Amino acid sequence: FGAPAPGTAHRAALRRRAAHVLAGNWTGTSTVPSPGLYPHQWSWDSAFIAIGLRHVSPRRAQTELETLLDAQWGDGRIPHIVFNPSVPLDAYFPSPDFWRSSTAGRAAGAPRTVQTSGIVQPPVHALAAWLVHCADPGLSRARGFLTRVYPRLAAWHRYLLHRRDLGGGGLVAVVHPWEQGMDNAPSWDAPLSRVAPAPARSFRRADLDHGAPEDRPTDLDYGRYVRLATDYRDGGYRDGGYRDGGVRDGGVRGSGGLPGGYGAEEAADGGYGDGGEADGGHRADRRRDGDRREDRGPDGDRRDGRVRDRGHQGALGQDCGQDGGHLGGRKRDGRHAGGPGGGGHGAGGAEFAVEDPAFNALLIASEHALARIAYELGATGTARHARAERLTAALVERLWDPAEGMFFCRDLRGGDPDPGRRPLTGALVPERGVSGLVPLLLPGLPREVAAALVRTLRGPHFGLGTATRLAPSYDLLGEAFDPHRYWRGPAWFNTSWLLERGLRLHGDETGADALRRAVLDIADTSDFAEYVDPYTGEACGATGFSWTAALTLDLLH
Ligand code: 9YW
Repeated sequence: FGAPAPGTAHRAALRRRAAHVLAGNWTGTSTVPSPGLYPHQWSWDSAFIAIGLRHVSPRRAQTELETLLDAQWGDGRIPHIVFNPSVPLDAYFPSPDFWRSSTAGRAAGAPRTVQTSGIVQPPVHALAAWLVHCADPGLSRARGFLTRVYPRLAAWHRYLLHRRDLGGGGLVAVVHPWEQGMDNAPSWDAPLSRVAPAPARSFRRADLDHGAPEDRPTDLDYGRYVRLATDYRDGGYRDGGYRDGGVRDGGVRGSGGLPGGYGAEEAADGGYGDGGEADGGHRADRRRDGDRREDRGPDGDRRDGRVRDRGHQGALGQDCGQDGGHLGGRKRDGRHAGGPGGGGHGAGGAEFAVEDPAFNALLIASEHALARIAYELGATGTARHARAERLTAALVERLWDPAEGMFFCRDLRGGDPDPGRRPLTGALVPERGVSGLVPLLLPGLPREVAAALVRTLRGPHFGLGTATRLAPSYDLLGEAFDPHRYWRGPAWFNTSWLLERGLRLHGDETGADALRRAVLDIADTSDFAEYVDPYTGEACGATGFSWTAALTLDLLH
């Protein structure tokens, strides 16, 4: 299963080809995931794309993220699709006339000038923004990149933590499978089975014009996706979050105090999340005066200009050149610091409400990144790191299954729900998905949890390095396993990239190196496929897929 390390000429050619894919998919302000299948801007795609693009053009990588953030809603949500008005309506379903963001989303502060979807995707953005900054800190500071994106990213996290804590246990819930990004993963089958599908004749699937039906979600899945999205839209995209205080409280344009402990923490970090933009210049001045750890090399030398990210050596790779141990959480006792407890709404009234391990782990990784950004801008970042640690503890408490050695989704509507109980218990969904391994990228994970995750990754259900070349999206032994059907078995490059970081972070350099070689080899031979057969590496879905090319570039560095 071991792929040879590519030689220098081979690496250079691969780099050129990957950069060529990204250039071809660039619209002038952002990058489409795939021109035929996905001709608009997607939220978490753009974050992964920016992480790779920073090696080709840090400026374009900044623009990629800023274009997405320009479409942020007033309540802080970053929509999962930003529509390109020059693309015909029937090129992708659901199109802008389905989401009707500027009318149906008005109360939630949807932008008027750009059309978007109304659901979200995993919050990889702060992590991406930090890594993009680290690729060229000089350019980033000259353009005020972090000063501009920080308040928006802070509002985004605040939206998730306030409006989407539907269970009251401190974690974020998704209200649609598309929000988690692994659209038809078997973990959604049970929660989706309670949703009455929209009639097949009420919509037309544009995806089947480009993708083979046997590689895509079924019509029944689509009927349920459409029903959930329609109901959310018709409810004005309102959320029933545990701390939901309405758009006025802490939206992008908001400046007031926040209910619960989060507002206080942000204030402790310099109040940057609350209208901090106006304060940006002052803080940037403080930055120049301060003793900046991020400006220093491992030997303590002050660095100027281009400080390289040593992501593959340091914790989460967010340190712009050194392992900022004091910045990444290191607590390992895994005790739950306590959720908010008491009061609140029952799963926000949402018909589908699931706490997902990868979504929450990415939020935690991004919260650590946001702490580093706050520090770069002159705040301490300490409160954000502390929050990330508490979220890590909540993740372990609510989603970890020690007997299975992995994390599972919690279906807040599942089991035998007791609507009066807080936090909502729901039920863990007993399907092993790659999402349950992604928390390996967290620095504050208890040691035994990280060790068990690595064993599970290599064990019979995922077979990494023994049965499979890349980790499958779903349990090899699961009843629903299908090596070619989208998120029900194929291997994806973004999850491999996250697992590679996790292995390296937790000290398995050999495993991380082998996985990196496999990713590079398969990205190369599959022509940057959207996803691949996990056993053979055979290409499935689209080729020339943007995040595959981008993450190839990142792993080549
Ligand atoms: C769709 C764009 C998106 C990804 C998702 C993936 C797919 C859209 O494509 O969803 O039409 O099915 O599941 O994660 O962001 O690449």
